Amino acid sequence: MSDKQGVYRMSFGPWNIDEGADPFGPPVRQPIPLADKMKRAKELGFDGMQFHDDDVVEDLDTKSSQQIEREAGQIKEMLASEGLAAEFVAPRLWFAPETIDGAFTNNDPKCRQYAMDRTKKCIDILRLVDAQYMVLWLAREGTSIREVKSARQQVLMIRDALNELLDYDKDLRILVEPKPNEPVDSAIIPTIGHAIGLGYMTKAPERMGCLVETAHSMLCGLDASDDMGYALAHGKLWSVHLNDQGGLKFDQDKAFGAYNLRHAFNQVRVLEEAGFGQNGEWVGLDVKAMRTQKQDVSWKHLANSRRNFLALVEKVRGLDKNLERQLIAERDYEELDRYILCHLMGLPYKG
Ligand code: 3MF
Ligand code: MG
Repeated sequence: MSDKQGVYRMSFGPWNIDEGADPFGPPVRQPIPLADKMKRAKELGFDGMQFHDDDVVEDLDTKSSQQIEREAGQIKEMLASEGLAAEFVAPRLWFAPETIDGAFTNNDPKCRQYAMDRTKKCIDILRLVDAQYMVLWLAREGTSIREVKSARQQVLMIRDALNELLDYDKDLRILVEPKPNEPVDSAIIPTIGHAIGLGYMTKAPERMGCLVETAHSMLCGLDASDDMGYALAHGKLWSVHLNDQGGLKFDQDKAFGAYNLRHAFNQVRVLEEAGFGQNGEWVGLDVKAMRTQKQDVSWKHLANSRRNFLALVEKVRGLDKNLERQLIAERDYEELDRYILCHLMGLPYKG
């Protein structure tokens, strides 16, 4: 047993403590400074932060490289003084006017150039804060109506962009985070299979990995624990965004385990069984507070998600493996079902 076994490093992003705006209503809470979010992360037992490039350097598009260096340096110091690390930095490629119709798949070459320049700035920032990976959520790479872009061409355009980025930084590791819809109607890289396939198309597949987000798998009608298993089988699951989701709705980012406890249990089970984390992988959250939550308690979804994750780790470790093996051998899956539910509900089980 390696000394790293069984210890999970956990992270979340500053956007996980938000002001509660949604497409139908304005913010309902005051913004909380990044420094306070970092303090909260430490208090709650987290080990690191996830960032978008402009979480590190605000208004990034207007900043010189000297300003970028100075501001990213300040964030690095803030992290160090809290005893936190940066897990990843992700380019925000969905906000600027240049990315209205996509970033690397935009029909306008000037807009594609913007996306490339912006992502290279993200890589510079990632180095300045010492983050482990770049995460690429391909937010607007896709279409609202199919006829505006070629599906085949889009995939090749993203591949070419990835190749240029892999050349820009020879140690860069990129994790593709797929999602089937929102904000675009049809994303070109909707599932973890697509994300992994894309990595294999690049010139440095060994530096291409992926991130499974629970809600994103569910929005594909898939089981996140199976998606994690698929990525693990490829040796490509380098991070996760644990959260929860009430079926095929908008991307809800609910607290991990809050909606589908058994589904959450099985995600933890698949991670535990594979020794996830032993090669430096983080357990990331991507969770949102309910809009109804008041200012001073708008972080409880993070505490609860972490607590639920750790409680489920104990549940996975506490399973009676002999009983499980025996019921599988007998092919008595109804009995195994009952045992798992008793175990999850904390009820005494008698065969
Ligand atoms: C959207 C997401 C994103 C990504 C983030 C990092 C805003 O559904 O999940 O969060 O996780 O951009 O890649
Ligand atoms: Mg996410």
